[in-house]
Amino acid sequence: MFRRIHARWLVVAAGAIFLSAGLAHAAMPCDADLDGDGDVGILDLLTLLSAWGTDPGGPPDFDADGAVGVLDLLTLLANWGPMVFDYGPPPDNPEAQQIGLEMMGASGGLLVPKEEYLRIDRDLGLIRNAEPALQIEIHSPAWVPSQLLVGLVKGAPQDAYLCLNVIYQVTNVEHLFGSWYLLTFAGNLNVAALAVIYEELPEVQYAEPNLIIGGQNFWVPTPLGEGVWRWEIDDGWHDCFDGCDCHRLYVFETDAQGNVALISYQEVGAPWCEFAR
Ligand SMILES: [Ca+2]
Ligand SMILES: [Ca+2]
Repeated sequence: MFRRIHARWLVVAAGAIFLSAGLAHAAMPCDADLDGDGDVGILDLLTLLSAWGTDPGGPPDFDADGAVGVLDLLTLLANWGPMVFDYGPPPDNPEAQQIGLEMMGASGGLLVPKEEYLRIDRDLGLIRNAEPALQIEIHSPAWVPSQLLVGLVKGAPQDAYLCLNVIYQVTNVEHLFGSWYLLTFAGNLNVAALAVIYEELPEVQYAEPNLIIGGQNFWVPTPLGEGVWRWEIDDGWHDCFDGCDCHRLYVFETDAQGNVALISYQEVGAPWCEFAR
């Protein structure tokens, strides 16, 4: 008895794995949202059940095997819920949000966890109190947090791409040249990680953050464990279009209790840099 149940679940699990492997391309949430109300829910489920066993020649026969069946039902259930990405409220401190977004990298999450955002916000204040010269040196964003450059494959169907544009709420599409477009989203997110999601689609050849060149100041935190964070700060000036001639390089460490320590300070640059702190 036990073994039989076990085997059945294995079959379901194998089906789900097979499905989720094919989901990104074959059945986007936009397909599962049969009534197009922005949510995969009970009405979509009822529509699928009412078509059970028939061949509708498209959704809800998501796997296109000629009949609405169990695998189609699993696809719908795998996409259950709202399709629209929740950006949350805009941050009180956009600088802290930007540093947190960049910190996560291409393999990280799309939004800064609240705890990390609060830590960054706190540390910025602690470090600037300890080093007043840094008060006006605001972090220069590496990229625009609400934009993505995409290069599309010419002639490919764009269903999945258009679905992602719905999910992430594209508010503007600017045609740059050839098959390159600049997408603008309704909120800020880790566009380095979003680029990976777009690039997984067969119709997207390239996806890249919209880089900002000429930045002067870079605040880069690294959690070291046990509540200690290391902050590497590059305060640059003079001819920053290609990397700045002059740099004040600070390393600070902060801890969970709110202590801040200057670990090192270096002045690097050309003879004409004025290094009065
Ligand atoms: Ca729906
Ligand atoms: Ca089917």
